[in-house]
Amino acid sequence: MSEIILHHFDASPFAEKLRLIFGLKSLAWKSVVAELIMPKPKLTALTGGYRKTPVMQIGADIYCDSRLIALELERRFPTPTIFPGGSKGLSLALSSWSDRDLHFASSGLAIGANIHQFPAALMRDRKAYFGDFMDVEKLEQDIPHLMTQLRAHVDLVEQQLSDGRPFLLGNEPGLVDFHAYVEVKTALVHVPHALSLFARFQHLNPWIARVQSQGNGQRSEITSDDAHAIAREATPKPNRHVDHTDALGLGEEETVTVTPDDYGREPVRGRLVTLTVHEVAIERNDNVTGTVAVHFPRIGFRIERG
Ligand SMILES: N[C@@H](CCC(=O)N[C@@H](CS)C(=O)NCC(=O)O)C(=O)O
Repeated sequence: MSEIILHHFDASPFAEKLRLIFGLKSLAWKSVVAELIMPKPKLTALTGGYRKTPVMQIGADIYCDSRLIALELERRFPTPTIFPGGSKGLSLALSSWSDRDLHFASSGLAIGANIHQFPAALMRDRKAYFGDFMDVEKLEQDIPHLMTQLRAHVDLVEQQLSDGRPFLLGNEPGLVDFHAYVEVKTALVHVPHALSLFARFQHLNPWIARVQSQGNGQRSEITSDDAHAIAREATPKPNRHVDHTDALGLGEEETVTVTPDDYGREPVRGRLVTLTVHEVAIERNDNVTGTVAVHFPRIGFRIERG
C-alpha cells in the first residue's frame, strides 16, 4: 500500500486529531507542511480548490476533512480501534461538537486573545475564510462570552471523567478523547486565561497526559513536490460505487462540484466516482498531480451538478 502523507501544520487542532490516530495505531507517515494562507497552489494541485488543512494523501487518493480521514484510517488500519466499545456512530456524531461548538469557543478565544499579533495578511485571509460565519474582528470583545462557552464545554469533559475512568469512554482511548483534547490543548497553548479557567477541574490534567502519551506515530518530512510526484505516479483506488438511491439522483461520471457548507467554501469540480451515505469522491485531471480522486465526507458538504 502507498504511504500515508498528511498535508498539515503543527498548530492545527484538526490535524492533531489525525496525528493522535497515527500515535494510537503506531503508524508511520510522511508530513508535508501546508501553506497557511491563500493562494495555496501546492495544496490545491491535489485537492482541486479545497483549501482547509488537514488533507491526507495516499497515492493518488486525496482525502479532505478530518471526519472522513479518521474513518478512512480506521478502514485501512482497524486495530487498535479509534471506536472503543462499539462507539463508532457516537464518536463520529461528536465530530460536530468538537469541530463547531468546542472549536469556536477555543479557537475563537485563541484568535481573540492574540488578534494584535496577527500579521495583516493572515488577518485578511482569515476574514475572507470565515466570511459571515464568524466575525473575526468581534472576537476580542467577545472574550468573556467565549470563556463561558469554553468552561461549559470542558466541564462536560470533566464530568465524563469524574468517576475516575482513564478515558472518556472507559479504559481505552479513542476518537472522542481526541475530539476533546485538541481543543483543550489549543486553549492551553494560545489562551492566557485558560490555565486559571481549567484550574478547578481535577480530572483534566491526568487525562491530558494520558492522551498525549499516545504520541503522533512515526513522522518524517517530505516536500510538496515529492507528494505531487507520488500522486502523478499512482492511480486512484479502483473501488467505486455510486448509490442510485441517493436523493440527489446523480450518476457515474457526472460532473459535479463539492463545497464545504460552512466556511472556506471553495468548490471542487470533477467526475463523480463514489457516492455513498458518508462519502463522495470525484476524479479530476491536474497538470501537476495527474489524475487524482478527491474524497469528501457527506456531512458538512454540498454536492451540485455541473
Ligand atoms: N472540517 C474541517 C475543518 C478544518 C479546518 O478548519 N482547518 C483549519 C486549520 S486548523 C483551516 O483550514 N484553516 C484555514 C486555512 O488553514 O487555510 C476538518 O475537519 O478537517
